[in-house]
Amino acid sequence: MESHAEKLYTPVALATADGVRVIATPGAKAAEQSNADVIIQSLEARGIQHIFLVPGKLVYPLIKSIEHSAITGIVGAHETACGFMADGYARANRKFGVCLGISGPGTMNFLPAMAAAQADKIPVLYLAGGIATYHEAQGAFQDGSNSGIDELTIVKPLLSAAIEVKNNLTLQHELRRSLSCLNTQRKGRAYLSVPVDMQKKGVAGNYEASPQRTPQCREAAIDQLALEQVVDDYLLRGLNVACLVGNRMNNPLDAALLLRLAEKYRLPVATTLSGKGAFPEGHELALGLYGFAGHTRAVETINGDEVDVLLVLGCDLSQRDSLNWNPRLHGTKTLVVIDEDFDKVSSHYQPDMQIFSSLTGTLHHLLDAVSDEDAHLAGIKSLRNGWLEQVRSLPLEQQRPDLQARLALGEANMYPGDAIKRIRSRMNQDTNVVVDSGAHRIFMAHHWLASGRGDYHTSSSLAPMGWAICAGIGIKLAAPHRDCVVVTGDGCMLMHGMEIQTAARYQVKMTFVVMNNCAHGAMHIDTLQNRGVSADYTALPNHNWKAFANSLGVSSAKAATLEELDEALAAAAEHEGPFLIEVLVGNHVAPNRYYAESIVEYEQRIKGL
Ligand SMILES: Cc1ncc(C[n+]2csc(CCOP(=O)(O)OP(=O)(O)O)c2C)c(N)n1
Ligand SMILES: [Mg+2]
Repeated sequence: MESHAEKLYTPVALATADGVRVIATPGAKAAEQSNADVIIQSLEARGIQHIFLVPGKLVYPLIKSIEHSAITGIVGAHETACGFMADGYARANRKFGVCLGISGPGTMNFLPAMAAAQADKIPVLYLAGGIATYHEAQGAFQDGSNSGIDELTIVKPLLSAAIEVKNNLTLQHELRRSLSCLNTQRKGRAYLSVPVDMQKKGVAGNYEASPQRTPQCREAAIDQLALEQVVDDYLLRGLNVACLVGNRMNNPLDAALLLRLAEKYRLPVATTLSGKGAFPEGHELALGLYGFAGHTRAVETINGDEVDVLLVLGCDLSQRDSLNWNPRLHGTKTLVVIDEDFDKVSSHYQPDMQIFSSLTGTLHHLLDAVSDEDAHLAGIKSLRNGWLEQVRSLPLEQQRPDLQARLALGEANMYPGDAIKRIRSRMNQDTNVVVDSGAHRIFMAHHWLASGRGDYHTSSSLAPMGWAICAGIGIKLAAPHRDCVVVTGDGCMLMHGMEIQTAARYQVKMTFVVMNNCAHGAMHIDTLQNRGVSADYTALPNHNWKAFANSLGVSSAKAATLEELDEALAAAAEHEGPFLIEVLVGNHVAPNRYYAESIVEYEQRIKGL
């Protein structure tokens, strides 16, 4: 830790309209600033408080600069995990995430995290330290440059900017270039690799001698004309309008605005799994989940004939979002798609109206378009009320598909849905929940009722196992005021369970719930029904995850019954650091009936094409 005197004389960086400029504090000599200092201070100026890293000699200067900044370096066990932590960090606030490692092997370990963040469009900066420029092209150890493994070529498809800085004069420009794609609208990812000798060099270029005010960056362009048309033609007409909301609305700010919008115009709201968290599922206007792991109310309403207009907000309409590109999303109803990002929207549909507009700005505009007291609006709302009563009569959850059959076969362990409901009932409403890949993802999606505060996080496009264990740490550090629970499986623990030691090392207060079914359950359930591969490939050894956690300094408990689960949750709540609860659950068919049916329907649709 640096001394107070050092802090006083440390130059600070300010973000300006055109990027980052270094502002020297009185008494500090510009020449004392290294390139590493400039990079770290520019991140500090953008509000970054944590950088997830694995150390190495090639990043010593950057680590030293972190030590001299207000940023905390979090040392993870594995660079992939650090990348996932940065991904979680970005999801839990409107900043980007940052991770750091050595180029070569470190960068190669970043790849899975880059791919997952790219698929979900999460803004992350991957910082790397390369071999010294004077070592290149001579068979240097760990050479990631183009005289070695040429890592830029490898990472490029996964990034918006892949930059190796070798010119002292252009470092600040390259830094601005990499940071400019990381905002909440562009949602890009950047890789910035700086050779270790470049990190140490004194910074070149102009300094501002006097502090300036930090200009605001405005990122809320809306299509006002198109939104006025939406209000006049749909929202203020006697039409049944339903919303389908995706991942780009799954944040506290947009979720709060969406709730007001739904209430103002009486619009029922469904979310996709990646958007779960954007709307409170216990609310009278909630349809629940549409698509993968969907709820009955959402699927039957949106696929039904009563909806005249489907307003799709911030949603990819991907295979899982759309129930295998369901034709009932269009055709019998008007499809209006509003998004701030059309890079990923499914090309399957041709919407009746496709509007490019900031989502937050759109919500504000639609809310302000008409007064709450407007008489015409009141009439439209009461018209919609009759339909909404019918909608509410539909159940949210599906019946447990196979509980009786499993019990008859001697299944002694808990039904995952029961454990999940118990956990939900014991957690604060605004708890950030982070969910991994596997059967437990479907049980969670279906039985955990989201409270609609941008608080449900999952990697939904690529869905690498073990992501949640790491991302949860980033999420808790980014949003320390909220409780955080990670729900994962035993298979996922085998991939990245080691990272719970990082939570222990920094005493991050959070709960890891491991749904232990001694299987890759998502596949093992097929095995049990004689329609998958043999159990040799889907069953897992029964590991003692409680003991594993203890060995890494994480307090833990094991729960075989709901009563034991209650006790474990109480212990976790009281504990100061991370706590792991191993929950023994059975291998049951997950509640995903509509998705399974939609696969069959899709295959029939394309037969003979
Ligand atoms: C990196 C990676 N490899 C393979 C898969 C395919 N996959 C999805 S879920 C799953 C099993 C997960 O097992 P577990 O964590 O125990 O969860 P469960 O299904 O038992 O709830 C597998 C192998 C994947 N999603 N990611
Ligand atoms: Mg499992």
